[in-house]
Amino acid sequence: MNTAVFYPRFFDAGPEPMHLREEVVDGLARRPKRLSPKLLYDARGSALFDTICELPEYYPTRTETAILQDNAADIAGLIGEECVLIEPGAGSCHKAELLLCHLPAAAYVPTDICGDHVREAASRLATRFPRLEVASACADFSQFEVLSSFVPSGRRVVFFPGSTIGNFEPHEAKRFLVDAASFVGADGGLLIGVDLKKEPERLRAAYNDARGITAEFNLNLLTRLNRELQGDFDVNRFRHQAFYEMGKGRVEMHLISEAAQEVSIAGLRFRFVPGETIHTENSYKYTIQEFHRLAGSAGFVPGGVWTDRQRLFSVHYLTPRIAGAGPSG
Ligand code: AVJ
Repeated sequence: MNTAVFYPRFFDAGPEPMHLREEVVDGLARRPKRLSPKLLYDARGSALFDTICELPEYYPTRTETAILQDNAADIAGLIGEECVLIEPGAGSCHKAELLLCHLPAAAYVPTDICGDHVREAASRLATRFPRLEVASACADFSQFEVLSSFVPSGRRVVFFPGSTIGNFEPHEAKRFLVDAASFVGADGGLLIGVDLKKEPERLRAAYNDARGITAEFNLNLLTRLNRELQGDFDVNRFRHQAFYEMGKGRVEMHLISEAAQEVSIAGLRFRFVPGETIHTENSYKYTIQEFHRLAGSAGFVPGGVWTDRQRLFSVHYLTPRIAGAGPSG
């Protein structure tokens, strides 16, 4: 017997294929050495990240979920009815699913760099919310422009949870917000999750969990390069390091070489001195005020902000400033 599976409309925005070799060779030739955090997410890395989200020390996921749950009616009231909800980097769409239980949206458009994954998730949501128009796309975060022709017509609201914005340098975060503002237009909005500044010890623990899953997640990057670029990293001679850099307001993740060693990768050799680092991720933290300032510089006006009791995490609703309106709106 055939099992009918309903697949909603799907669009391939043709994200820049990752030029893994060039990217890695370029990053390892720099001083200090660095590798992009997006390289952390191969299949194994994505699975490890899902495990991180459940760790007792890693508060962001569960805190944001609780904020969305506790304030769903409020948030839905501000967003209004019949919007077209677009979620860049939606992955398995779990947070949107939560929101859509309370939000009478007209359409939902999840996008992800992993097209197959988001397509499956979109199909699940279409089944769960039969009156919702669902369409998914393979695209990366920054591809708002190409999505324009594909998204159903209606008032646009972008959903960007998880404090993914924290991975961007402040100038990149501003660019993302400027692009989001122009994509949603004057009557649109942005619902975004932002991790808050807090005691350094709390942050340190969140990125140095007792079970060592974050370390495994970070070190998996080397295993990936061994596999995909014929590398010979000795994973046992590197260790995970993560710390809060107070002056920069960010958590940094590094891989530290524990010895003098030479690694061959993609046919090239790279030397490490003892203690030398590869910088693999930044995770910027903002106060509410700092984030309002950043969003304001990108043309957004605060529409609402929700936090948890301990002020660990924030969810913001922002709307584009209408051109020509004075400072008081
Ligand atoms: C997915 C970028 C939000 O910065 O907290 C978790 C990634 N890195 N533990 C974060 C991450 C180490 C995460 N973001």
